[in-house]
Amino acid sequence: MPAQPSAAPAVAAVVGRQGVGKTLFVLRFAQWCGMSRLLVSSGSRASGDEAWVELDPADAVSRLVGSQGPTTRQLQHLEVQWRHAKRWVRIRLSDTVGLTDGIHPDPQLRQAMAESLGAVLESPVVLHVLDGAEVARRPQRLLDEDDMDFQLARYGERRRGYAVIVNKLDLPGGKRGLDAVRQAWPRRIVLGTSAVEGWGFARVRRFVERFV
Ligand SMILES: Nc1nc2c(ncn2[C@@H]2O[C@H](COP(=O)(O)OP(=O)(O)O)[C@@H](O)[C@H]2O)c(=O)[nH]1
Ligand SMILES: [Mg+2]
Repeated sequence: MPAQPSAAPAVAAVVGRQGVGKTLFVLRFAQWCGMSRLLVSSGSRASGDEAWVELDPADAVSRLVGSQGPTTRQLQHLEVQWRHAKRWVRIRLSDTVGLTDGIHPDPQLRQAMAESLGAVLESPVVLHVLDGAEVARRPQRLLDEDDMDFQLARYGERRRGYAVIVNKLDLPGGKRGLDAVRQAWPRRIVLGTSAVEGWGFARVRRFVERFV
């Protein structure tokens, strides 16, 4: 078993609906930062049931990224570090369970979603991920007060360390989705990425560096 990292690093919570690409974003971001082995944990440090596995990045993608259904059923974490201005920045990315509107019927997922919201409240950095192509199909949802993403964005407007990541910009309509988010939520920091193609990460990293 690999050793568990010692001192607690700052946490960046990656949140959003299921299927927007949170898990792939976290894995590809870590890889882009130069991590060749990924130390992924699930469970919680506080309750003492945290378990770590060390994965090769390609293995991690095939094991953890889902094309159907909620693959991420509990909070999982990944440690990433990089050098910035003569110091090491070390963060723990919290890959959360996809949030839904209303109350989910599965109690395990409900519990996991509550933990995801806890991570949002406690973390100095919150990365709220949206699927750009999906936004382009239904841009009016960005202004719907009952919509989960709207509510998260409204919360984000009032706190430090919050950014919107519009992902899947490689897909048709993705960039239109990015423009729609910038127009609908003008007072938020909005960054674009493609987790599949591995770009847009430099700006995300610069954003994170400001808060850890
Ligand atoms: N085209 C495209 N697909 C993506 C991108 N990011 C994630 N996906 C795909 O979206 C699906 C859901 O990804 P996943 O990371 O499991 O989403 P999560 O539920 O938010 O964690 C998978 O099939 C991914 O390969 C992206 O940037 N572009
Ligand atoms: Mg996931």
